[in-house]
Amino acid sequence: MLGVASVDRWANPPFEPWIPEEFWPQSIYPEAKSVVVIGLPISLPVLETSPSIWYRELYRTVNILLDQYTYRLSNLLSEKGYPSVFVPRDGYADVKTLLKNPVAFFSHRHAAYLAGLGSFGVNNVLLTTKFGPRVRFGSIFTAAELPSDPVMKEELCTRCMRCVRMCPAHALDERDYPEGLTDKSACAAHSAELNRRGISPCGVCIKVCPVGEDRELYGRMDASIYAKGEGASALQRAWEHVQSYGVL
Ligand code: B12
Repeated sequence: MLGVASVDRWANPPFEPWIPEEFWPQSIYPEAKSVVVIGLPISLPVLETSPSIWYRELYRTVNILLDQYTYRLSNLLSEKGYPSVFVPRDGYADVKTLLKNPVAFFSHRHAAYLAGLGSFGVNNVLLTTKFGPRVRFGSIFTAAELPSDPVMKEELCTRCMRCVRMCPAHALDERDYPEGLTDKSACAAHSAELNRRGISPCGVCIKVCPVGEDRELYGRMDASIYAKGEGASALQRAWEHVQSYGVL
């Protein structure tokens, strides 16, 4: 996925509370006129095995590609005469830094929202038409004045509350974003525990979300299969098999 947002959009908050000014692209890189956001999908059948080494490796692979694509794209734009820089897809040293302060210097999901790639779900991440929340984002700050994409007006979240009910850390509530912010400490603490066993991140809140055309592709229209004992025994056995190997 790819979308573009003019930096002016950060200065016109689409909802409150909005991100403080020091987190805006034009504050971090004053030459920035536009932000280009790319999104890469997380394959649903791999995510379904989470927490597992399979999802962990997919997560790392997508992260590496995001950083490489945004780095290369920013260099291409720079070579064309438009000073540009990539922003790392996450922006923290390790999970211990998140336990101290679970905030990064720039928010890609807000950038993706402003670049028209999706709408926020009750799970507090951005939902997209193609992949639901199963997409990770990376951004480029560029001095090029590029035409912006329209912000999505449609609300994709069905408010089924599966993410709230199934979060193993009880970190979500039923309120929409940004009223019902994730309990970041609870989520980060759960992630730190999984990390000790070599199987972070968690990803349950993006796995169980019914939104996304990827569900059709993979034949997973029924999102109730993630509740144990609800008629998905062959899949359950496969997930448990994967979860049993390569971890502490
Ligand atoms: C820190 C972090 C975490 C932390 C904290 C989670 C959180 N909700 O912020 C932990 C470890 C818990 C976490 C978990 C997950 N994460 Co995470 N995470 C990040 C990271 C690195 C930074 C997020 C951030 O700091 N945002 C900035 C602040 C400004 O956002 P905010 O807290 O929502 O701020 C609002 C309010 O607090 C308010 N506000 C009011 N006053 C103030 C004052 C201050 C000082 C601030 C800052 C804000 C504020 O204003 C803001 C706007 O409404 C981003 C990568 C990135 N750099 O963007 C990924 C990211 C958000 N994570 C992502 C994902 C997928 C996950 C997980 C599903 C795990 C996984 N990978 O499988 C879970 C989902 C948790 C959930 N449901 O919320 C993706 C989301 C993709 C998407 N589709 O939207 C991102 C964008 C990574 C990426 N490159 O794609 N994550």
